[in-house]
Amino acid sequence: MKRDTTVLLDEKRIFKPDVETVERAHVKNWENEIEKGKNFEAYWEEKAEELEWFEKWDKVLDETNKPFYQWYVNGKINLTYNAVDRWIYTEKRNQVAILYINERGDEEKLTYYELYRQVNKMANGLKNLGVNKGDTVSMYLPMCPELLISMLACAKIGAVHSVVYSGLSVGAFVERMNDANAKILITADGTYRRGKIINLKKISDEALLQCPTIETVIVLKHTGSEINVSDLSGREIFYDRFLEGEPAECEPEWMDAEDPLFILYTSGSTGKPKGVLHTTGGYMVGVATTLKNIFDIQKDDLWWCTGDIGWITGHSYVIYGPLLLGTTTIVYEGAPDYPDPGAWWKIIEKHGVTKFYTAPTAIRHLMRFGNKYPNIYNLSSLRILGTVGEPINPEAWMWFYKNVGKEKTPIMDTWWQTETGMHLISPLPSAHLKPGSATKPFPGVDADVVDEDGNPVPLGKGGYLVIKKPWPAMFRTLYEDEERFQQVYWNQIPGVYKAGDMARKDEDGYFWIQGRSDDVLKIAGHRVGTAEVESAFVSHPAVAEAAVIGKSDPIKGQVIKAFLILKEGYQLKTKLIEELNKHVRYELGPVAVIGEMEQVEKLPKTRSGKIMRRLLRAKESGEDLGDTSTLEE
Ligand code: 6R9
Repeated sequence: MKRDTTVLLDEKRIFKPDVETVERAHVKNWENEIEKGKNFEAYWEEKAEELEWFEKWDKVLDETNKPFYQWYVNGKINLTYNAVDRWIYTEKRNQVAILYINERGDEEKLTYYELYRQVNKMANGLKNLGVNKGDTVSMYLPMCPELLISMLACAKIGAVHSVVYSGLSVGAFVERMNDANAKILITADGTYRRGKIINLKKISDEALLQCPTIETVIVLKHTGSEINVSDLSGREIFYDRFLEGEPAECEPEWMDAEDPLFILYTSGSTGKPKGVLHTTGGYMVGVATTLKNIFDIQKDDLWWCTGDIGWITGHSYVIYGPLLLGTTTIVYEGAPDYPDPGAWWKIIEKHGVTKFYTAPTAIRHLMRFGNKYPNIYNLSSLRILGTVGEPINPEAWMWFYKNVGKEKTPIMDTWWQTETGMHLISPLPSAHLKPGSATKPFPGVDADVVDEDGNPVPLGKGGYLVIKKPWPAMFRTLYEDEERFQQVYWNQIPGVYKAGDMARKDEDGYFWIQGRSDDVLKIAGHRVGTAEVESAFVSHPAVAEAAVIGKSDPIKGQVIKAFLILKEGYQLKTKLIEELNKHVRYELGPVAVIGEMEQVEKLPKTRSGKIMRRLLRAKESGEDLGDTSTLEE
């Protein structure tokens, strides 16, 4: 989403934290901590000491084979041991680890000890199936405790998980499953969404027709829909049956710091989705450190991140970050406005949520219903708020600040990506905030705004957002595609990581993220690739060619605008529009929100045949077309 920079340049308001927030905080002085972080390796070494390692590292960072950096070389560690096992020997043993809540009002609590037992059973079950260290297990599950249990079980035995977001549909699912070469899928009968049940089993059944590598499917009965044992095929087994008789003890696998932990698919601007690969040690250090200091996680906190586990936000900050810190994490299944737009505020009041982390699109959506709903509930338990996923517009920031935070709780606007694994640009609670700015790089992170050749641009001027030094939770490669990894991220601007966003820095060194510099869309905070949407369109018999751009939308940030060349004899009329909407939804899922379709005779292309989406965007927004010298005609 491109932002209106003229408005942002006028944004001069500064918000200072109250004394209480600063006094309570782990980090009381933001600027000092940034200074401390400049002693880069020592800083990240100190942070790693907060975890329990089976064996310490020989070296904090190995840069000999750039960009294949290695962190905590030869360190041995297990994520699940740190996130679950170690707490059961402490006073946290009977503390709630997961508080599951759904939009129907059902609740389920799992203590650390209960979670420990469940994870071990699942880990043993997977081992019995022949899952070994390094094997991949795929999951297509709702936001429910069993998803966390399955992921933690994989991490315990060294299997690599690959979670497919439950809002993605058949086509997207098939592509991700096949790329990961998974033999096992864990799925469920359904998930709750806005009063309906989405039948995940049906989607996965259809997808599996095209996924030859899957040998076993574990099916969770979650919504209680009518699936009987007799309905299951030979390779399917119910989740409960699968765990029956499995012992509740399991030794953690000693993982090398650089052993793979998970693959998570995300969208790029071209080609198939990218399998972002994260490894173990550095990822753990990165997510635990950022969550602890940005959201100042303390003993008495109740943490709620509304992000979906199917995206990186859920991986890092619904599951791994909070459990590594031994806090209670809320797992919420459902929509923000169901049964009414006060649903989330009601949960905050009822359970006394202290830290609340959500997306700008959700804030804008709830803002539409006015101040009424947040004012019905007592939200005074809140201490820190946060946002992620896209730039937050100052109006939404102010609404959140006033009506939810009651002008007392600072807002952490966290910039990061699937690839970065952890927050990279974000304030700490002791920072001075400017609405709409993610402020400064996290201590120990080196970011800048540069031109195409890597030279810093003058303050106030837009440029490419880059990260100049490696960071612990960085992705290590794209699954089975090292070349694309180097080419897309590291070879574009010499010596640095190119994030794919445009940004500018102001006179105080604050970063203002302006949106993607490539063709990636952010629809309601979800990352959607133009190439994937286009291929969904052209897989319909009526469509010859498609080009897709983002169109700004007041709530969702962006929606899809599609330019379509139709085959002979087709016209873009109501019936076909409906059909295409349905078709794209079937291929990609509800994340692909189409705002508009336009039938065209031609698409602007370069002489080498690449669609020039930049020109379509410029035309759409009435901007100057810029350089058109590479245009075919
Ligand atoms: C965590 C996540 C990454 C892209 C990123 C940027 C946008 C995320 C942002 C933000 C402005 C923020 N983005 N957080 N833009 N301010 N606080 O969203 O990961 O799905 O990989 O998307 O999201 O454009 O490049 P992912």
